Amino acid sequence: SHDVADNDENPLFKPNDFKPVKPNEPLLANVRARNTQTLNGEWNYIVDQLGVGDASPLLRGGVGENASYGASELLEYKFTDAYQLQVPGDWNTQQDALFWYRGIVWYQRDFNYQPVTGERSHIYFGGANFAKDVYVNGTLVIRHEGGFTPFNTDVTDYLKPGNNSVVVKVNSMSGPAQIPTEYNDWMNYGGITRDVMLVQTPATVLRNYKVQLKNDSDNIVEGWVQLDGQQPQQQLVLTIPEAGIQQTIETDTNGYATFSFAADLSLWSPQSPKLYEVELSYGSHSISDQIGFRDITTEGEDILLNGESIFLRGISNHEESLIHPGRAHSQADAEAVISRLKELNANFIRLAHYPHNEYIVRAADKAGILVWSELPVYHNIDFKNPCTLASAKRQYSEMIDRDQNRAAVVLWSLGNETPESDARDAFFKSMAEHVIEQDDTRLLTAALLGFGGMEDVGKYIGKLLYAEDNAVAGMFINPDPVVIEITDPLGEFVDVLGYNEYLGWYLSGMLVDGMRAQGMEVTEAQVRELMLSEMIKFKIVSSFNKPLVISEFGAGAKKGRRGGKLDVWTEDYQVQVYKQQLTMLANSPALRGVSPWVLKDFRAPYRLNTDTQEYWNRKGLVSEQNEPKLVFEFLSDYYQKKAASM
Ligand code: GCB
Repeated sequence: SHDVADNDENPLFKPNDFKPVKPNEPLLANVRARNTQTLNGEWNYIVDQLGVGDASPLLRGGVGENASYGASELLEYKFTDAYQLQVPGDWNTQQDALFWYRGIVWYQRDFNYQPVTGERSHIYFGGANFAKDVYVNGTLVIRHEGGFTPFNTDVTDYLKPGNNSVVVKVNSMSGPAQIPTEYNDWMNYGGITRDVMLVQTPATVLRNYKVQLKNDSDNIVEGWVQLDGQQPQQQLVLTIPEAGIQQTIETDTNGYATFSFAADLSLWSPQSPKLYEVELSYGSHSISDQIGFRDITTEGEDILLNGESIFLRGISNHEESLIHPGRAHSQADAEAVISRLKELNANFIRLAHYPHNEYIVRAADKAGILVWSELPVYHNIDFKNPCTLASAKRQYSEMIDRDQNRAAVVLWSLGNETPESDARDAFFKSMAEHVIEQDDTRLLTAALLGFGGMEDVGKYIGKLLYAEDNAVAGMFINPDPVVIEITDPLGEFVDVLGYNEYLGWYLSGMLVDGMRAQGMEVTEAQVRELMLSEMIKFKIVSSFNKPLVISEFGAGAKKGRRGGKLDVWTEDYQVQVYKQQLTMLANSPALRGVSPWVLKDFRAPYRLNTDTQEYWNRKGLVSEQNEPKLVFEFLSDYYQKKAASM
């Protein structure tokens, strides 16, 4: 029976009681270099608000079956081309009626297929949010959870010559044990948001490979290959023609082999983002990739790229397109971001708060932009739940499987602003071990929650206010500048400390409330003015002896709104905050980078001020229409000077 009431936490997130025909398969990496047939385009859809579309008497075998019964037979669902959505794309920005919709939508399309004897066919999804059941010609072949990582499976046995049908049940709701949960400061765009394709491969397929520079070296290339199929034991040849490399690799009975060889390479860096053509061939098959080689390490408070200390001139961004409404999903979307980064004189992007599509990561590789990638372990998730941890590890592996050959990706972030607890620490320790075991050629980080030292900031500002009208308190007028110490135990597990702080934004409001609660008569403008002017004396320290990246700071501004320098929501105030923040941050000896919040205004149902926000987070350097605010030029000038001084 279909009893949705038995899950009181989230009725729509009720697992079906049937299972796919086989377990999910590991990723087919570098999918666009393979023989593919796109399944992008128009898909039919059915909105299933109540989640009744799985098997039930009225629906016969359920919507996934996409059955065609005779005209006189009763069947209470049907796909028609009167209801269509574009894939890739979120449903929210395609249909007004679906703008706020969270829940289940069934997608369907037909496609033509001609089998090639001796080859295999896989269905591949770049990403779809959040949970998916994929049916090929009526058979459930994949179940996948997680909105931002790719998944694929071999469907050779389920396809037939001629017309075929694929149905995907997409449920955009997640539950309290999922990653992420439903409570995030971004729009939960639902749908098949990334490319879908059929991939044709040889019977024995080179599923994935890693070819990267060994840690702490400038000329040793290391890696592995994974063949999968009837002939796992084979001889592969790896060539890098431009570097005169030709290596023979013998796989074992599991199709696996590691390798290591010396090569004279020009290393990848933002100044010179050199990518080499790398070809892997076996028998008559081959796949090529464009790969950069670089070494990223830390030494004390320095981040060393190819042995030299670097400063990350960055910006954070959501996967919100600069050139059309909704989620970004294309090469054109990626190029629009890169061109904004170039105008900013940036060399770094924080892809927040979940894995972004492959186009942007590859575009960064080509353009010489360093990348921070993260998983949506966001705020408070179910840290005690072993299933949640298992899901985090799986999603992390899926991101690494896809991006491990991208030199640009230098930071794996474990999560964002997670409140301290023992359960959280244990969760992150286990996740960190998992990530390092799979990939030790990148640095680990996490965006820590920046409230450490806030009490001191409050006391300091309070004293200044008090001194103004009380002569006895004159001794408080020049107290020592505030030192904010990062003490989060997560600092132990990471190589680079990420830290989010909003001294110029949230803190003023919070301080005013606190002071009023203690009976002080203050106005918010007084506190804000003091925060802005005093902030430049503060400094952020830690005893971890690790590099510090301020992974967020910012202020909201509505494009076109002008005012005095203390007026919130104006472009003028936003510039003031950037100016003071950047001056302040220069006091912190471990500072090795910043990625202010955020490149573009992004949709956020959290933001209820219908005068200024209208469900947009307004902290963008550019508006929702991609128009630069005043702060854009300010940051661009700052980065230009910073680059010149390095
Ligand atoms: C944060 C969060 C980010 C929010 C941002 C804000 O600290 O990491 O997801 O969008 O602040 O604007 O409040």
